[in-house]
Amino acid sequence: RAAALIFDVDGTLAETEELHRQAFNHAFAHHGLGWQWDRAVYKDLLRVTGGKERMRAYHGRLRNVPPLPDEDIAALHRIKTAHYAERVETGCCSLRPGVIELLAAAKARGQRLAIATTTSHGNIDALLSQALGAGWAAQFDAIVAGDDVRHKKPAPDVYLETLARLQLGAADCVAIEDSANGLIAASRAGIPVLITRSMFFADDDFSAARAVLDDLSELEKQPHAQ
Ligand code: XBP
Ligand code: MG
Repeated sequence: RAAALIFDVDGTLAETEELHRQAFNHAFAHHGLGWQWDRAVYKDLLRVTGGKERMRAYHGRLRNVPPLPDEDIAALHRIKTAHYAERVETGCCSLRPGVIELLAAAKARGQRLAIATTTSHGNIDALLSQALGAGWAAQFDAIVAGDDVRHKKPAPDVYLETLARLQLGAADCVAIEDSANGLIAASRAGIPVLITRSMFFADDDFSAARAVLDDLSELEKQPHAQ
């Protein structure tokens, strides 16, 4: 069994990407940009990890538009993030099936828990304080977010930083991810990966994963994957 389980957040712990999409659109409307990301466009844009990076990439694909300074991207991202947290705090986004059970079972058998995500500490806290209670962070030995490292997924940085904080080798851990970008990031760090399929990434290539599940409630049937 792994000494630690390292969890991605978006798509893995909860189906948050649809809320992220709506929060981006809220920010675009607020700024009068005229941008609107539908699900098909967003699915494609999810290849670019990180909200600020995603907006920059989208702007770069448009023709005959004025430049978009970094300050504007930062302002849009602040509005997006505030709206996202407000929505998540209503309790609309529950954790995916099997997540709470897995966290409890892992703790009970002495496995350590960590988080390695592209999103921000504020967004993780909004989601998990709602779902697990105000003291949620005490359950995790390392919580590493996108802005804590130089390069976001699919670079391995966030996973390498998590391993350093856990003081564990890659082979002693299992990463739990929902996207090809996440799988690549963890694999580049040498960590075996368990995939829980999510809404936007269900048809990604997961052939490098140790196991692929529809959701984490299936883990009870595959005890060796963890
Ligand atoms: C999640 C992301 C994030 C969210 C938006 O990837 O790519 O960018 O879509 O979050 P992963 P921010 O699940 O692989 O960590 O706007 O806070 O970046
Ligand atoms: Mg994810």
